[in-house]
Amino acid sequence: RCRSASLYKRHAQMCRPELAVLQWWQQAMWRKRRFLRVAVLGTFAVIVFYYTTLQRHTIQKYRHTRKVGFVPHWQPIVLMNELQYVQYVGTEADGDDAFTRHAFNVSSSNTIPSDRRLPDTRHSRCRKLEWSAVPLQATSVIVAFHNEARSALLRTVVRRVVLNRTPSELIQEVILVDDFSDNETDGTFLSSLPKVRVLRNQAREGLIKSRIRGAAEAQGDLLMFLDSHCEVNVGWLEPLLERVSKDPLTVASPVIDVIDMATFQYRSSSSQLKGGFDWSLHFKWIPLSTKQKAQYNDPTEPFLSPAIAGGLFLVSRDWFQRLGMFDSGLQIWGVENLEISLKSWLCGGKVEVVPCSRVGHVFRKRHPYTFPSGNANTYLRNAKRVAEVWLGDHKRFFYESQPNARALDAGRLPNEENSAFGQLKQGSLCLQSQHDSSEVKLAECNDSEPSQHSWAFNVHTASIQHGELCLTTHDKAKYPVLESCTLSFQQKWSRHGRAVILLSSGQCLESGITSEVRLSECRHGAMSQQWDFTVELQA
Ligand code: UD2
Ligand code: MN
Repeated sequence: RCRSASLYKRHAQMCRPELAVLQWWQQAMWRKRRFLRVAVLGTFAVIVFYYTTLQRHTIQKYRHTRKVGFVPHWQPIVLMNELQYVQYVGTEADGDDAFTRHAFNVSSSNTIPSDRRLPDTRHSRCRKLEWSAVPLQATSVIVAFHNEARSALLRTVVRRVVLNRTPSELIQEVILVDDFSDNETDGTFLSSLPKVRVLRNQAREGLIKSRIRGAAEAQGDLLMFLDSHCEVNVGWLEPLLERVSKDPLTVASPVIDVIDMATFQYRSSSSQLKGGFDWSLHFKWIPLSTKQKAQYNDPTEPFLSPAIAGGLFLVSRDWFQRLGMFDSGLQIWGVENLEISLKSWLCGGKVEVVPCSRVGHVFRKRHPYTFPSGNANTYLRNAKRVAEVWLGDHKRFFYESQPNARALDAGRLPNEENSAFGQLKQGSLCLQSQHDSSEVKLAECNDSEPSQHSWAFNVHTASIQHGELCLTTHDKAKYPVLESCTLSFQQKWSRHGRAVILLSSGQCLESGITSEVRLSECRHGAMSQQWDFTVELQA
């Protein structure tokens, strides 16, 4: 029996115990392999399912591993479930022509997941840099939008900035300023998301005033402005932070990559372009000169730039406020990028492009919104304000290339007829215009509150102006209001000492017990009738 053992397993087990052990071992290995195969395939299937289905729209796992010197951590945040995502983005109709409403292909935008992976367009050396020296200053991200495509807005800020691409400690908040979009829920829907605050203008203010409003409300030490159709790329914030924390008088701009307006493909831009402008104050890109290229031979090194392209930059809140933010008299769109750049340079700061920071932007061929006083007019008027205030003698070059600007009314520029201007104060309270009415009220003085600035006493017209409006009284009405300037007797005031007197009635401007401001009989020396402007000019 045992001689034919090799033919019969059972006999073999009996006659050759060493073979039995071998067989047992082979079978065990075979079972193990099968188990391993099933386990590997199963895990793979779960991963694929997670990333394609769950990760995409339902659950966001916030994850980042900060560079050397920082503790990596995981923080799960449930952002929006599938239903909410579809409710928010899916209800927006594409229309017949995908380009009509947004001037980019909204159908294409809607099909792109809001946390898609982007090609890392930085120079390879940027990836090796460590930003561990960056102090933990929190940034307020400010995004003004008017009728933005929801999918694009979501990609800009919420998912990418708050969750995917940016270490959480570096973000104080995201302030969305809804510039009176047709559909209020474009913004309000997002207000429940982590760190997101939504402010809505009660009338269309334009992007410049909207950004000022966002900046005035921001609580972070640093302000980062973004358009509402951007996508931040990996490691975008740290290199900008490093520049501004090294020199707080820096306005730091990322390299702006291109998101194709038809396909939403993300493309790298040259990192060797600086921002400049011609004499008509149109922005243009200027390649670095050969000399500069030699000077900046390290492709990760930030370089100086005359101007920024626009709305994508990081600045310290303090410096931005000291620069007077943007000129609040600029309307709707345009030239504020040159204004902030010129101011920064002329007041002792600088403007830089940081090549290791990349943010994509959808460049469009036209504006998908209206300009109440016309596109060209608005631009020219804004340019004139900037030229008059910041170009000094060089403004003649501006008028040479834009002769139409000469006759244009660019608003009330700082005026020799004003004997006093700035805030109009009583102690620590300041006179303030209201967003939603023509009334004026008193509130705690706040340097970054635009509605408390731009008061002026014009000796020539005897008017008290606030921006374009004049302090007006109506017959027998006790409370003054702000109305268009007409030079009528209802708008004529005089100042005696610290009293502000309505000429027609001889009554004095007085603060009430609550925040109201009214007219009443003048009482010599009454504290409630004493007013000061921030700046008084000697007669
Ligand atoms: C560029 C800048 C932009 C701004 C502008 C000049 C880049 C990438 N973009 O124009 O940031 O500096 O030049 O002023 O450099 N918006 C409002 N209210 C309005 C109009 C626009 O909130 O009345 C929003 C709009 O939704 C967008 C942002 O302002 O988020 C900028 O407008 P844009 O994208 O039309 O400007 P763009 O990129 O042509
Ligand atoms: Mn834009």
